[in-house]
Amino acid sequence: MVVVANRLPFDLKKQPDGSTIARQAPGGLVTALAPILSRREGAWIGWAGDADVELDPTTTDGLTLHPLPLSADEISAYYEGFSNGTLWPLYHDAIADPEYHRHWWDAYRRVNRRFAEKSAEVAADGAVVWIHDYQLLLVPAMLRELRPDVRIGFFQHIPFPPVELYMRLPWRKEIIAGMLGADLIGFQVSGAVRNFARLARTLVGADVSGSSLSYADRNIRVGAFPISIDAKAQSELAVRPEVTEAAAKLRSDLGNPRKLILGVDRLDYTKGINVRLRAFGELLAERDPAVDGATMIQIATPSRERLGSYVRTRENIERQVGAINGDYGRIGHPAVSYLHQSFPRDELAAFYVAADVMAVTPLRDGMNLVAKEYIACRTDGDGVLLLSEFTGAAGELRQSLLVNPYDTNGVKETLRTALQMPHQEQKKRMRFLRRQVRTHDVDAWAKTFLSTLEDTKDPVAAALKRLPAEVKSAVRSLADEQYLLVGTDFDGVLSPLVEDPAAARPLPAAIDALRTLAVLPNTSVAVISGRSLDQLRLLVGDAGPVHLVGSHGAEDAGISGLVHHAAHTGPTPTTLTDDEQHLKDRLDRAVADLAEKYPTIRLEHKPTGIAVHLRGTTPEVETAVAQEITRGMAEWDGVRVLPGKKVLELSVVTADKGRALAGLRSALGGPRTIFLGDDVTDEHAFGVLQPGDVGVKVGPGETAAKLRISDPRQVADLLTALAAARQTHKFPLQ
Ligand code: ADQ
Repeated sequence: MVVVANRLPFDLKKQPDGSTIARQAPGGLVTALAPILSRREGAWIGWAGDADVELDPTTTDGLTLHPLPLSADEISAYYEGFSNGTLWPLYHDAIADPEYHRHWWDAYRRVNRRFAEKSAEVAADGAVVWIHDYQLLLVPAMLRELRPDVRIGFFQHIPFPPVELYMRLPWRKEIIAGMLGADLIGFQVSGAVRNFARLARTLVGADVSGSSLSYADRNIRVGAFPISIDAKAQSELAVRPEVTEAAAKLRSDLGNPRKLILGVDRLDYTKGINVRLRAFGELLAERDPAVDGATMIQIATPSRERLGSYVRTRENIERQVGAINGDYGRIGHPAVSYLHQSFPRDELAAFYVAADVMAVTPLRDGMNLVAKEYIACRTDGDGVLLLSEFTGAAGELRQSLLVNPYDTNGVKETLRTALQMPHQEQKKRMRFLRRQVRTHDVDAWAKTFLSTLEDTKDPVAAALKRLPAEVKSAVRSLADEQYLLVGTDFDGVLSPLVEDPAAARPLPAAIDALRTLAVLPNTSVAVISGRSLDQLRLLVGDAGPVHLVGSHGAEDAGISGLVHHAAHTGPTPTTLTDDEQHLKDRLDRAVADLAEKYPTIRLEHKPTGIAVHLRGTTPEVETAVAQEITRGMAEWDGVRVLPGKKVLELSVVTADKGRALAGLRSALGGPRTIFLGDDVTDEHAFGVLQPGDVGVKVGPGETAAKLRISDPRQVADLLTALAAARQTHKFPLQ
């Protein structure tokens, strides 16, 4: 494996005796990848950090470093110029003004070419080459041209901007085409994936289908791969005696403050250091009891110091710190301790251990590893994380205190809440946060990215390899079936189970496969979930003709969009029990009375109930009818009322997934059916399957289903294999 990044993970310095010494460099990417590569014998191509220095490759810990020299002019035009003066601000919501200079672009292209050439030279036959970040956006396509045999992954650590912003870039097409040279393009969050896919379609005409793009006769996968930290190592570091002692000393050096607030960032205008200083300063000015006895430490690592916008940011922050300390500091006890320095990892961990509140307030941030490092260091389970909504981390760390950094009052209020949060509440939230960081560490991130990259070679073969033999043979037989209904639950099946239901996201591969299946002839696809239809729509997203059924079947989007199979001619059979039929008759009579009293309402009789349409009536009638129904029929045992737009749906059936699936199946003319579910409520659906149908239970537990697979990853595999097999199946002419 070859990693290609702007910087090497080590600062290499030539000694007077000609030897080279290596020192680990700070920064998010290095922190993330160092633990993985030290375990593999890999190569890393990158700049060593000084201008005009030619260095030989060196091997440390099984990793060969290939330094790529940059001239002073190139550093200024490619690195400080195009990368950090054009792309960085543009990709971070144009917080600072991006500058567009043609000679910067020329240098960027030239240096990207050199990176591509060096990668082509270093990569073995069929190697995996993993290219990183915004400094190297053109390398994927350049490398592909030189070495079509290698598998190319690209990961972008910073945000991908909204379409409207990106469109300003004069070289917008070239950059998108450059990235599309990769087999897999990864971003931190799904919003970035959507922005990118939209642009790839508009700018270079790529065909977008779910998480697959096709461009220049190739398929490219895109996806969100939220980066993380080595959580275990970070937690172990936090409990080392020298770290806990340093943390205690830190607090006592500060005069044992009642509360310690911490900020740790590269000194960058995107990090919103000014936001938290302003909030803290104002609370001090207002003599708010929450900040009584509180102090703040702000660590700001020197960064990109030759760029004007960074010089100005530093000046502003230091002026702010000076003003707060001038007004509220005491001799020996500043209100804000400001450190414009880089620290070794153990010293940094001591700060995290010492801090009661961690303030992370970027205006925009791809992920933000500092937030995760703080959590990993809170081994005693307390501490409060205040986190900007505009970080990638906010998508995962939902139990932090989320803030909009542009809302000063909101940040102040949240800081106050953080400083006064009871211990029990802190522990409750931290437990959730720690579990998230522990289970989604950097190792999982890299493995997921690399295995997805591996799968791009032949996604179907990869999926089949992971499926049990009996599931494979079921897939084969279903692929040949003339009419097919694919039904599936959502949570725990399409989407891994998560602590916070709002954070559930379906696996892109599963959704892609469902979409592919849904557009095939004689094939219907339905997601049947206990969630409300509205939620389901949001979570499944634009899934094309995939049919959605919510509230265990009580909310059905209507089957009009589904393919009616040739075998089905007659009306949908009703499946009412005797009791339900009686109730329905009683309802029929009651609504008939209602219609007599209010002649402008319209009744629609359905197999399982009646819809009372109110469109065309007066507001007075609308209210009166609604009241009569709510106080009357809605109170009857067994009657459900679903209010819609100008309609009240009265139903006598108690919904369950079995009825929903059976109803769909019969409405479609009884096609052969496969249903996938993980929950007890899915057993109803397994229960209505007919001989020849296939029930697949996901995960452990008793079940009526004949087949079992382990997790949503395998669901995605099953659906991928089924879609591919059915796609190649020859369908009879209708
Ligand atoms: P960064 O913008 O650098 O990374 P971040 O994710 O917070 O931001 O990573 C900073 C790293 O530097 C952390 O590991 C932190 O411990 C370390 N660090 C910060 N201050 C330090 C100091 N004074 N001394 C020593 N170490 C220090 C970019 C993107 C992020 C994305 C990462 C990884 O901007 O959004 O999370 O890449 O993809």
